[in-house]
Amino acid sequence: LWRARVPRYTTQSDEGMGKPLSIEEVEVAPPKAHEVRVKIVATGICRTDDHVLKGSFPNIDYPVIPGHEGAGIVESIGEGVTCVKPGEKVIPLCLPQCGECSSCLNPDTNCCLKTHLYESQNLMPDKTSRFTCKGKAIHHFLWISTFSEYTVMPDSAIARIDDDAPLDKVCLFGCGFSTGYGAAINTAKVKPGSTCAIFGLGGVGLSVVIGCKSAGASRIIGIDINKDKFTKARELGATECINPQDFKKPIQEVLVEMTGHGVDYSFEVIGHTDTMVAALASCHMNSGTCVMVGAPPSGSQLSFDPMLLFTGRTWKGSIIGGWKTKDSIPKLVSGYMEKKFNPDVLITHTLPFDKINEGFELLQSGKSIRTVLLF
Ligand code: COD
Ligand code: ZN
Ligand code: ZN
Repeated sequence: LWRARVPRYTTQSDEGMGKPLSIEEVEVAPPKAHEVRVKIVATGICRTDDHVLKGSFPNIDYPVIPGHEGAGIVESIGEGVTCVKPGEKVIPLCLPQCGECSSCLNPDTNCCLKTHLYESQNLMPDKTSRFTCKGKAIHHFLWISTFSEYTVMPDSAIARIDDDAPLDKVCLFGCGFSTGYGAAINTAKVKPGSTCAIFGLGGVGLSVVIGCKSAGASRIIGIDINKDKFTKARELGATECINPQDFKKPIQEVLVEMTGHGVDYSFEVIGHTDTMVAALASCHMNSGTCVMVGAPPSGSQLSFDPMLLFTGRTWKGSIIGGWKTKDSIPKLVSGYMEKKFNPDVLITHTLPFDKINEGFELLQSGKSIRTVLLF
């Protein structure tokens, strides 16, 4: 058994909920058939991990080892694994690609039915855990739990990447960059010369900015209540940045005034229901497309004027940027190696894994875009 240091999250009923994480010794069992054990080298901290920490991510069983934006090296493989070999560089996939379900077989969709939204991924597919701490089983997160030096995942949730890829940078392809960039490229299919509005300029929102820019948008409007996010947004291609708190009228009215009839494409990258509706109302009443990137709060409901859709707007959701993950993430990493895009600028902090709590504090205070933790 490998011994790995991991942060152990408190259970939902624990009084310690919301307290800093503790790092524990965990035993990581060998991979079973069609599973892979990976040595994680680097992992980013995404807002979704913070939702797990706070208990606001749906269908999580605690205690759990979160983390879903990692990169590492295959340590060992179980029976029947053919897609990777020990020693190869890999990115764990927070959305698997099983290759067999109706979504995987459809060339136009990417949301594999093995996602945690359909079936819990708190345990391996055989409904057991590979993690044990002080004799007690610990849950997996999205099948990949990258906040662990060693972790086990099904072979549908792993992609081999370029041997030369720098793992401390390409870990962002596991979630943040791929999610935002793909929302612009695949889901919205932003056209050259168009106008785009991005609500929320965190790591994912800034990746949408990169996508809009590379698709040739001529006007890119960034929206955030934290004006400290504007410098980086402008650096990456935002032509204007606005803070809703600087205006008396609703932000959708400001955007319609700025553009005449609303933007061609709007993106909600915050995960709030009010900004989801504001983003829809900000796009052109007839030809506008609004893409929902931020996950809605669990159990929430939307209330909006149906006239917003009746006139012809399109409202779409996007998970992991619409990419079929196993097929596409290696290609995105190759694109990075060929310098087609550079998400390195999103990494504002790099810390040793032991400073994971500091990484979460930086996220919570709005001081970081992405913190990468190194083992
Ligand atoms: N108006 C404008 N900006 C706001 C508002 C508001 N009312 N509230 C917050 N913001 C800004 C914040 O200041 C911040 O800059 C930004 O919105 C959010 O950024 P981060 O850094 O907190 O978060 P990201 O970019 O890492 O992730 C945001 C998501 C919403 C994409 C993420 O939390 C999420 O919901 N992911 C699920 C979707 C998905 O596909 N996930 C894949 C695995 S995570
Ligand atoms: Zn994420
Ligand atoms: Zn599938």
